[in-house]
Amino acid sequence: MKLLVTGGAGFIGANFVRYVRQHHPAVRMIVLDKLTYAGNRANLAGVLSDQVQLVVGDICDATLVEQLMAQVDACVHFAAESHNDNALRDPQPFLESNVIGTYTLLEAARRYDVRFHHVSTDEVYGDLPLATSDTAARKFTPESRYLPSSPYSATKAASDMLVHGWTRSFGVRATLSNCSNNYGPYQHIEKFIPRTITNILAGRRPKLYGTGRNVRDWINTADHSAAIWAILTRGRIGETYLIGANQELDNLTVMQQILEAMGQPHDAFDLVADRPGHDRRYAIDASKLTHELGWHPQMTDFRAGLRQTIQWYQSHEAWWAPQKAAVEAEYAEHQQ
Ligand code: NAD
Ligand code: TDX
Repeated sequence: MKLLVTGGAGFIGANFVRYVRQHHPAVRMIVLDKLTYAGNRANLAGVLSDQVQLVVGDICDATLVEQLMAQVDACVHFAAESHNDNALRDPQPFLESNVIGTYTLLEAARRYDVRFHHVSTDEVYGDLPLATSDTAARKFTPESRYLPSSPYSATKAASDMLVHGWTRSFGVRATLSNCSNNYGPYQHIEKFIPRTITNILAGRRPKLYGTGRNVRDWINTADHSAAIWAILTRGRIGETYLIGANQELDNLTVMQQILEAMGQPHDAFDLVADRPGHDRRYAIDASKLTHELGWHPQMTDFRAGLRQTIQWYQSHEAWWAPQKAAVEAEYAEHQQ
């Protein structure tokens, strides 16, 4: 099998490429990545070979996309602008990459009859109320209504709709997955967990938005990779699968677990202005994936996963340190 992996030099894409190399070594891969600020050739260090090629280019470039699609059996589509705070400052690149980029790939997949897996997010469903005894059982399911609340999630919702349209009307052999918040190695330091860890390592105080009561449902990126592989190889065409590991935590708890694991006092952080429109709670019901495809998350001890992630950032300072000052300067300009 030969795969086209878009966005394979980003966080989740690079972890997926590494997962496939390790578990399915016969699979050949072409990574198509624009190497935006979020993409990094170093994320594929030790993986690139005759069997795994990196093509630096844009998923909106129809000529290039067609050339590559003509060579593969399947495409796993990760490439996107992915950070909510950036979309609030400038949504335009999100429209380009997430909507036009997905459209460009779908047209090429249609033309060359390539199996297509679209990687999306639980944020397309908007948010859930914070859990009380009445609402704790409420989770997103594949039947949940699309109700995105941010510019980022609106563009991801649009891309999901394109996949549905191209599947039904043009017979593109596509599946779709909506996953909860990922954590693990190679995550860009703009995101909450790596930003917090690297702030502490760099002697800066970490930042908590608003009250810290917002809840995210965390999954280790290795479990996300295994789920995508199961859907790509055994999922039913036209279906949507939700991916999550039942690890709901509020941001304050995550902050305090990181501080504790790094030997810092529990209150060694700053509360900063809240994110506009900040989604309150995400929670995934992954039972369809479990029942149909037998997938189960392996990394179910969040504290242990967090310790591994902290160790990864401790031992990869050369990977993140050159970007640290610029990322924090950008946040400071917007008082976050
Ligand atoms: P990321 O920002 O770390 O990586 C995105 C990658 O896509 C980068 O390598 C970037 O260079 C590339 N890219 C962006 N625009 C491109 C373009 N026009 N052409 C080619 N390459 C382009 O993002 P991530 O966190 O790894 O997310 C990957 C995918 O997973 C996204 O589609 C995102 O919506 C989805 N997702 C992310 C999470 C999460 O928690 N991070 C959760 C659920 C779903
Ligand atoms: O410094 C911070 N302090 C803070 O409290 C940052 C960067 C974030 N936060 C909060 C905001 C969120 O409630 O932490 C939570 C997580 O924030 P992000 O890491 O920015 O992730 P989120 O906005 O939840 O979106 C992520 O998960 C879904 C990914 O970035 C998306 O690509 C994915 O679709």
